[in-house]
Amino acid sequence: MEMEIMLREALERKEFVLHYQPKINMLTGKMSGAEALIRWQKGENNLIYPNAFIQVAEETGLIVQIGELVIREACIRCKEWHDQGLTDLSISVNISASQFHKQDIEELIANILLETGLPPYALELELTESTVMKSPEEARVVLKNLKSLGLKISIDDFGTGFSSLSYLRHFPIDTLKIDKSFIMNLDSDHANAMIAKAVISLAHSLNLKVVAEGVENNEQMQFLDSEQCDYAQGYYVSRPLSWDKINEWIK
Ligand code: G
Ligand code: G
Ligand code: MN
Ligand code: NA
Repeated sequence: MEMEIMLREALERKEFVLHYQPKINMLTGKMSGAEALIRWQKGENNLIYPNAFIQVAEETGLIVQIGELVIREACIRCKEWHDQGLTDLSISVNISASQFHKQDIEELIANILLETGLPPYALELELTESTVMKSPEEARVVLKNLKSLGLKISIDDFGTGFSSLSYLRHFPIDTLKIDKSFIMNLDSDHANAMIAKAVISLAHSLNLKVVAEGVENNEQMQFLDSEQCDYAQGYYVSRPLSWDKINEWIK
C-alpha cells in the first residue's frame, strides 16, 4: 500500500507514539529534560522509526497533523512531570521545515501551551539550520514571535548545515545541539574533538547553551565535561524510552 495511505490510517488509529530520550545537566549530573522522538507503533511488535516515514509525511503535508499531535502529547507529558513536582524538567520537540513555515505555527503552539497548562519555559523547539536558513528573514520573524511566547529555541544537528554563522547573532536562539556525528567519533578523529570544542566555545561566547548529542561512552563524557559542555544526550545516558520506561528511569 502507498505510504501516504498507511500514514493516514496510522493517524486515524492513533498509532504514533512518543519515546523520550533524557538529557542531563553536566554540572549537576541530573536530568534536565528529554527529547520527544516519534515512533509508529504498527502492531504490537513492530515499531517503525521516523527515518522510514518522516520524509513522506513532509512531502504529503501529513507532517502538519502528525506534528501537532507530537507537540500536544509532549506538552501533556511534560506537564505530568511538573504536576509531580518535577518542575525543572523540559521537553524538546523536533519541528520540521514545512511545519515551521506554516502560517499558524505560533498560534498552534500558543494554544497547546494554554490548553495543557505547561509553562512555556519548559518547551523547547528543535529546528535545523536548513529550516531556519531557507528564508532567513521570514524565519527571524517567526522565531521572534515564538520566543515571545516564552519558550526555548535550539538549533539541532549543529555543524552539519551549510549556513553562515552570522545568523546566530540575528536569531533569538537559546541552545546549540552539536550533531552526533562529531561526538560519536571524538575518540578516533582528532578533528571532531576540535570541532566539538570550537562549537562549545562559540556557543558560550554568544551566551548560548550547548548540548552534545550521541554521547556513547565515558571518554566522550569526560572530554565534554572538561570542555564545559552544558548538557549531554546519548546512549551512554539512556536510549530513547517509552513513557512508562522513562518514568522508571527517573526513579
Ligand atoms: O528517533 P530517531 O533517532 O530515529 O530520529 C531520527 C530522525 O527523526 C531525527 O532526525 C529526528 O530529529 C527526527 N524526528 C524524530 N521525531 C520527530 C518528530 O516528532 N518530528 C519531526 N519532524 N522529526 C522527528
Ligand atoms: O536529528 P536528531 O538529533 O533529532 O536525532 C536524534 C536521533 O539520534 C534519534 O534517532 C536518536 O535515536 C538518535 N540517537 C540518540 N542518541 C544516540 C547515540 O548515542 N548514538 C546514536 N548512534 N544515535 C543516537
Ligand atoms: Mn533532535
Ligand atoms: Na541532532
